[in-house]
Amino acid sequence: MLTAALYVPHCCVSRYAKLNDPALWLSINRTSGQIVTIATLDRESTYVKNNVYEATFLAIDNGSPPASATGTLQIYLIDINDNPPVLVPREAQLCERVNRNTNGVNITAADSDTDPNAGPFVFELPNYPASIRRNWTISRISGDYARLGLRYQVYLESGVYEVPILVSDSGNPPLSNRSIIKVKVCPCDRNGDCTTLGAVAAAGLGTGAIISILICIIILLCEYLSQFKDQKTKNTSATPEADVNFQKILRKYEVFLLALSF
Ligand SMILES: [Ca+2]
Ligand SMILES: [Ca+2]
Repeated sequence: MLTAALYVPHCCVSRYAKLNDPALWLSINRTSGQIVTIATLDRESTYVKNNVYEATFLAIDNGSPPASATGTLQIYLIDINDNPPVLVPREAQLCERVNRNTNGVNITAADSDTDPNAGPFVFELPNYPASIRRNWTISRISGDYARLGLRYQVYLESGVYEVPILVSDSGNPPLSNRSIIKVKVCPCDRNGDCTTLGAVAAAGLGTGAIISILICIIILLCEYLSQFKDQKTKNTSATPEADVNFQKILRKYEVFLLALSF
């Protein structure tokens, strides 16, 4: 609780009033000018700039018309550890068959508090469910960063895996948070990007959906071959009409594949 007073020679003031208190944290006694807090002050509030909360008050005399003076109160807020860290990012992608020593996801945390109530952070895998520690590993990179990866010789099928991670800050006492990171495990191309079919598989559509997509691709090829055959029958060049039609078909199935992969 904070108590302050707006001082003006008593002979001249008839009353005190609040002019600006953006977070509505303070109250002033209209007779004595005593200022008290009426709510919990929060250093992380958007109304606090550089740890300082500012409010202004008026001292009004009894003249006619009344004149007033403005007083500004600046409150310096000391940080307490009242915010647990939050994992960043919440979604990631891993290639299922890349060198496990280099394949991983860099993770860090965001904490609204300031040092020493924020980093360095501690990242841990929970004991339950048991499959988490059996399949995944976390290695420390620096104070604020760690690397999440698959354990050596662990092979997971393409899909989206929800991996819980415990993140703790350096406060005293520290605050912890259990965050979930969604990791999409998929087959990748040479550039380390999920292949289209891999993305579909990772999206958890299953074998049936993949078979449907393969059927679509076969239909696409059949349509193209049919167009090509027609052109040949008419004894005309395969371009540009066939190319235009092929582009239309491609776009049609591209939209379909994209819709499935998301
Ligand atoms: Ca704080
Ligand atoms: Ca904190």
